[in-house]
Amino acid sequence: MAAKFTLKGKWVSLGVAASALMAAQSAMAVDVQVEVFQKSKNPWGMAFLKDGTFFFTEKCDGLSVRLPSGSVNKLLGVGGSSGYASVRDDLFCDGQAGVLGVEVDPKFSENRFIYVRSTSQGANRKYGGYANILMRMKVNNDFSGVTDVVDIIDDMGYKPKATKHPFGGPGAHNGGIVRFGPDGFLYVTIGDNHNGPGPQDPNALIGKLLRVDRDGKAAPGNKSPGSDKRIFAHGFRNPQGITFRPGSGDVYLSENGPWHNDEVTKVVNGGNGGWDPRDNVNGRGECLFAEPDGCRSAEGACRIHAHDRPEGLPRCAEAGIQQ
Ligand SMILES: [Ca+2]
Repeated sequence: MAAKFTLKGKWVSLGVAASALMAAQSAMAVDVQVEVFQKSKNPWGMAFLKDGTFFFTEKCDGLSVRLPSGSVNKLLGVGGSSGYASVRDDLFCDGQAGVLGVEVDPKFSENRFIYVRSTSQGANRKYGGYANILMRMKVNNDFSGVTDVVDIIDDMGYKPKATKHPFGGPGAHNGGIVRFGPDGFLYVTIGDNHNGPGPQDPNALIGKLLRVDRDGKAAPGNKSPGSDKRIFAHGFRNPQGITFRPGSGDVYLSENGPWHNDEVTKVVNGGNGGWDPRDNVNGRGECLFAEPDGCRSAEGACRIHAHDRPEGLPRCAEAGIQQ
């Protein structure tokens, strides 16, 4: 999991002709040293300090930190986990959901804050007793534990029950990324939870990119389409990558498509990523029953993942219709 890379040679600019690029690549000498860190299970998120210390999550276990010495301290575990300095019984994993992204505060040396995405269960949780949350916590001086754990966002969408989608179990499409932008605000992704109306719902924290401050409050200037001003952009399926262009600070988001059409999107404040999987819109019928190759409407319209279709079966005429 931990890797050291040293690159020797020329940097090449993008946009040069393919032949020139290949020639440049062949002239590059790349010396890669890889240090394998094997003792992790379902690792999901990582965030680094400048000295090489890094925090990492394991989806069904919790949050740990690896120190430059190589030793690992287990900081915060999910319910039923062992060996962690502290445990939160409400944290859990199911399907794609669990302990996901982690981020270090740019002012970590002053405030010792880190931020962790997870799923949480409890009677107070908004989506059938579950929700995706963003926690802020303080790391103690010797990196042996965390204190002051606060849920700064506690109402992001979660899929509580199985549906007829292919791979339709609970816990689908949580996004899970949390990153500080160069503007000093937290960018947080949440996927569509297999929820048709969610991504185009102007207020539900489903299929969204959020932009908030250290307390989880809306960052000033968000052009949300609705009344929930934490929303920076909407219309996403399952965004699990984000980065910021040096200099301009432009936001780029990557998301997984429905077995096809993965996307990288330059995100505009207030913009719509376009993902709209509602029934009865965009030529799509209501999904009434599942078949081995997808989900079918009363009219026989097939809502299918393009390569979920078994070999040899004819392609549904509506294969472009996505779910
Ligand atoms: Ca899109």
